[in-house]
Parts: sequence; C-alpha cells; structure tokens
Amino acid sequence: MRASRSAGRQKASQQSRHISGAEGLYESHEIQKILKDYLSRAISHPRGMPDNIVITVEKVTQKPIKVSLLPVLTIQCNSRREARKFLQAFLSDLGVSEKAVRKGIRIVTGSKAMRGASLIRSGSGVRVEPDKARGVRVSRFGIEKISQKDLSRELTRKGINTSTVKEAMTLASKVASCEGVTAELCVSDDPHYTTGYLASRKLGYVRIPHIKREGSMCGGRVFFIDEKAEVDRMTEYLEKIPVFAETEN
Ligand code: PML
Repeated sequence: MRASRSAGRQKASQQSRHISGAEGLYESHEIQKILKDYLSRAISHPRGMPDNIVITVEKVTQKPIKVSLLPVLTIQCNSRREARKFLQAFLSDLGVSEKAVRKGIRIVTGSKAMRGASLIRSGSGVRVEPDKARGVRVSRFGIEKISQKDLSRELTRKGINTSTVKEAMTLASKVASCEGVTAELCVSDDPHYTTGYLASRKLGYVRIPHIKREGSMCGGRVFFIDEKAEVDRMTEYLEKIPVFAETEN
C-alpha cells in the first residue's frame, strides 16, 4: 500500500508527499482483512489525509526463503544526543565510516521522508540507490505462523506487542539476510513515533528510544552496504524475492 498527497498545485506524478506505506506476504484467505487494514491505515495516518492510495495485490508463485528473525533489544536512551552517540559507536564497530554514518543520519532526519530506503556504501559514504525519490522498497516479507505466536508472546512480555514493532522486525530480518547489507538504520516517519532502530546480523534488532523529536515529520530507512555490493542484485532480493522470517527454536 502506498498513500501520498500531491504537493501544492503540482501534478501528483511530478511531486507528491509520502503519507504512509505497508507491505506484506499473506495467504489468499487473509487478503480481504489485510486490504481493509491497509486502507484504514492509509486514511488515518498522523502524517495527514492522502489524496492518492495505491494498493497492489500480486500472486507470488515462488516458495519463500526462510530467514532467521532477528533478536530484539531496547537500549536505554534518553535523548537524541544519546541516540546519535549510540549510532556512531555501533556503526563504527560494524565498520561503517564516519562519513557514511553522517550521511545516513542526515537522510533519515532530513525534512523529506522517502518512500523507500536509501543505499549508502559503508566506506565511501556514496549514495547508490538508482531512484533517489523512490528508494528501494522492501517487499514480499512475512513471518511464519508459529514464529508469529512466539514473537507475540515475547513482545507482550516486553510490553511492545504492536503491529508496528512486528512488521519492522520482519522487514529488518529480511534486510539483514541480504548479502552485502552491513546494517539498517530506521526512523519512523510517524511524527509521534520517536523510537527507531539499528539492525544487523551481528547486533540483532536494537530499538532506540528518542531517536527523533516528538512531532517531527522526518523519517526513513538507510541500508549501509559493502563497498563492492551489487546494487541490482540486492534490489532484486529486497523487492522481489519472497522471504519468511522464523524464530530459531
Ligand atoms: C515504521 O515502519 O514506521 C518504522 C517503525 C519503527 C519501529 C521501531 C520499534 O518500535 O521497534
């Protein structure tokens, strides 16, 4: 689902403001319910009322690849300053250069929320996604039924059992499983949702409270990728290959 609003007097095709988006991989009997859910999300998002909603349903014939669901952890963080320090330290440990980190943070905290994710080379900091306005849209990811129950139980214990957290964890698990991805940084584009995350195979899914100011319209996703990673292959995997995340046990 993609909801947007045309900016001023410009045509929607020329300039539009991203309102909300959602993706998933579902059984055919779940489609009606999901469509209702996506529509209701599109028209009740805190970023505003869209004037264009596109919901696409595609049959997936390829058997989904199984990947591990990342373990979740919430760090203690009380301010944006602390969040930034944490990001710099952890991304540096993962081998991401200062230049790339600065660029990534600039993108997710900039005034223009992107529809998809930006790809940044971890060393040089060069931004390489082919379409800078659209970015790479991670799609065709879901969570295996038993794992869904395990995850709900765990998140309930931690007081964070919401569809926002579950969907973000599932998406992050697909991204982390992509060859060439070092880490993902995400800031929600919901002005009232101030917890973001940093995710990687090595760190897991690390939630960072106070990553942005309450009320800020900024947000987005950045994937830090290897210097030599093949962008076309990664984009094909992230957008097209069906993946189911599952818990280890
Ligand atoms: C989004 O999809 O809008 C981003 C959600 C970030 C969730 C962070 C969390 O609470 O774990």
